[in-house]
Formats: sequence, C-alpha cells, structure tokens
Amino acid sequence: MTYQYWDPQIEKMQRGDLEALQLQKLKTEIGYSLRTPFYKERLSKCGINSPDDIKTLNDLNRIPFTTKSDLRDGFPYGFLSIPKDDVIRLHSSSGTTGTPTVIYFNRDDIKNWASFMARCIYGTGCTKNDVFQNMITYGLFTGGLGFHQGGEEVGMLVIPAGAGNTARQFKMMQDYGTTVLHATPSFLLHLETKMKEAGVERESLSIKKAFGGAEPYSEDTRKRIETLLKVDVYNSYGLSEMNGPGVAFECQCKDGLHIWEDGYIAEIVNPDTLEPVKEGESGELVLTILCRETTPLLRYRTRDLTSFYTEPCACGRTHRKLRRITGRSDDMLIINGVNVFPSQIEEVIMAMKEVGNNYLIVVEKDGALDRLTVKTEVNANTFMDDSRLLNALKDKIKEMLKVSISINPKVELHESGSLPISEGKAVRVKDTRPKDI
Ligand code: DLL
Repeated sequence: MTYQYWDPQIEKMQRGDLEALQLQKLKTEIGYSLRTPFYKERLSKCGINSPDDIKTLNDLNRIPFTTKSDLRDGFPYGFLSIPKDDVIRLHSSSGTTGTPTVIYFNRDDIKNWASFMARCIYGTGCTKNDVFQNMITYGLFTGGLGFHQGGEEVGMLVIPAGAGNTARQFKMMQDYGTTVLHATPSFLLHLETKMKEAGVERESLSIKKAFGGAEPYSEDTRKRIETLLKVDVYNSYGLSEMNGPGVAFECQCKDGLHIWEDGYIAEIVNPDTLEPVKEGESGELVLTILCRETTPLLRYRTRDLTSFYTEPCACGRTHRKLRRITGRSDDMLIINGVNVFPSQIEEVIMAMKEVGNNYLIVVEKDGALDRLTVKTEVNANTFMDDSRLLNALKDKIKEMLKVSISINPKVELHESGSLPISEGKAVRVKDTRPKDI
C-alpha cells in the first residue's frame, strides 16, 4: 500500500525529535497557562512559576490532574490566557447543563485545529478531488465545524449537511457525487436501514469512505457498516476540551488511532490510583494540549478508557496508537453521540413538584439508533386517571429535558411507588445496548 502523509516530516519524526518538540511545546503551553487565573494559582503551588521550571517531560508529573469539574469551577473565563477581545470563537461540550465546559480559540488555535484535522482526513487517503458530506451536528458541538475546516484545508468540496434527515442526505449524495461521509457510527447504520426503505440503490451513490466517531463502537459495528454501506470506515476520536475531533484518528491501516503527539501529550493512568499503567495496559487517558494558546489544559482527565499499542504501525508514522475506546471511568452516557450525565436528568425531574421520588433512565437500541426513555413516578397526590393532566405533565418533562440534554426522550409516568426499588445502591440507569467492544 502507498501511504499518504499531510505533514510527513512531523508524522514520521524520530521519537527523540518528537519528544524534544513536545518539551519545547510544553514549555510554551506552561507560559500560556501561567497567564490564566486557574493555572497561575495551581502551578505556583507546585513550584512552577515560569516555563523554565520545566526541564524535562517528566516535570509534567509535578502538575496535578485537571478535571471537568475544575473547568466548570473556572467558568466562564478562569482558563482564558489572552484578553477576551482576541478570542474569535468558543465551543462547549455537548449535553452539559448548568455550567458548561467551554473552550475558547484565537485565530492560530483554529488554524492549528484545522491542520490537525486535515492531517487526519488526508491520512485516510482522501484528496482534494473528494466530495465530503459532513452529516454531523454543527453548532457548539465540535464535530461539525472541526471536520468542516479540516475538509476545506485538504481542499475537498465540503457539504455542511448537518445531522439527520436521511432522505435529504441521499439526495445530496446523488446530486453532488459525495465520496466521503462523516457521521456517528449509529447514524451510519441508520442510514443503511433508511436506504433500503427509501429504495435508494447503492449503485446510484459514489461513497467510498466514512469517518465514524463521537461515540464508542466495536470492531463488529465497523465491519457491519463497511459491509452494508460498502465503504471503508475510519475511527475518529476527540473531545471538546481538546478542541474536538482531530486528537486521534486511524490511518489507512485501520488498526488503532494515531494520537498526534506534537499536539497532545498522552498518559494512561489507573482511574482509581491515578498511577501510570504498565505499557500496553488499559486505563484512563489523560491529555495535555500542546496546540492551543487560548485555553491551555494540562493533564486533563478524559475519563475515556483505552490502551496504547506497543508495536509500531505499518504506515511508518511514529506517533503512538490508541486502541478503540472501550468505555468511561465515570457514568456519562453517550446517546446518539450526545453526552448525557444521569445527574442532568435527575436535576430536571426532581425539581418538579408533580414528580414522585423514584425514576429510571432506560437506554436501548431502536434499530440502529439509541433511544432514551425516562420513567418517572408521579407524586402520591396525582390521580393516574386524569389523562389530560398526565399528558400535560409528560410534555412539560419532555420539553425541559430537551432543553437540558439536547435530546428528545420518551417520557413514561408511573404511579407513586410502582417503579422497582433496589435493595443496595439505587439503580437509576438501565442501559441495554449491546456492549460488544
Ligand atoms: O464527541 C468530539 C468528536 C466529534 C469526536 C466528532 C469525533 C467525531 P464531545 O462531545 O466533547 O466531543 O464528546 C467527547 O465522546 O470523551 C468520548 O467519551 C466520546 N468519543 C468521542 N469519539 C469517540 C470514539 C466529541 N471514536 C467524548 N470512540 C469522549 C469512542 C468517543 N468514544
């Protein structure tokens, strides 16, 4: 196979040189961090008051981990390293309520992100001759604009299709001769189901490749999409806190995701002890960003569970590879690509006086997509035979949940005391989706 590289000098850099580059970038990033209220205080507590206090990459271990809750505590500008007037964009994590986790960008940060995305896209064999249909949400979510900029950087014709509406998606694929797709893996599967229903002939489409990410999926799911849609599927990993997509991506070997080590320092730690795991063992991914000025983040706990490959990749890239993400070390659910914490749902329903004391969150497969049902008891004073009142309550809960978690759940109301109570810890979430990773 002939491999193509966006930036061969960086992608195939000798490890020693790569680590020297990381050290230089880390020092720069420490400089940015010291300009933020949050890190100024945190770093001075561990004796780091200037970039020169970092002598080797090992000095990173002196710095405590940063968590999602630190980011929330620093809302809105605690992590900002430049004057607000020089910021040109913000993104925030999907599905967070109350205090969002927000990331700011200046012009260079956006350029860097676009170039990492271009590296990912080009590395799968795409060229400027491709027509790229970006079937993922645009907006605060980073998947839309992140891939959009990367596709443009490669010079592809980018269609900002956005998510949903399969009939329109097929029409665009036919009209413009789309060759490359981007969506969540569940939407790619859903597309295939709808293709049959809509009577769209696979032969009428020119699609060859698809990027799938933003949610976990197994190797079997990848194979299924590849067989059904007759495309090559590449796994794409990222998180808003680290810009969004473009952190790690599969190359043409389709066997593990290269994490761009000139943009990120990756550590894998045991989520309980927070000690590094042995080479090749599974644990929680911790990332330090090296390619953003405006919102530096040092040793950020992603909560994603994965491991490093120990063997080099056939493509010749020296940047290490991650295995596909197998789960999370917290209770975050990913429902059709949207991140939802059970506590967000609880916050909404428990604030309503008409609601009783017990509830259950059910997540299941509905065809290829995920379905969320929130079952909640009504309070003891509510008559279960007053259907008008119950329907109004159901609509109210649905609406408030939609605002809070950005997805439309199904809501079921149950009589007070009728939902099952567990003897030990309350079981609030029943996730019956197959876990075949
Ligand atoms: O999902 C960014 C993204 C967009 C990645 C498009 C890939 C494609 P968030 O909404 O902040 O950002 O969600 C980040 O999603 O911590 C993982 O738990 C999960 N996730 C993302 N990609 C994958 C993947 C975007 N390929 C959270 N496999 C992360 C498994 C993934 N989980």
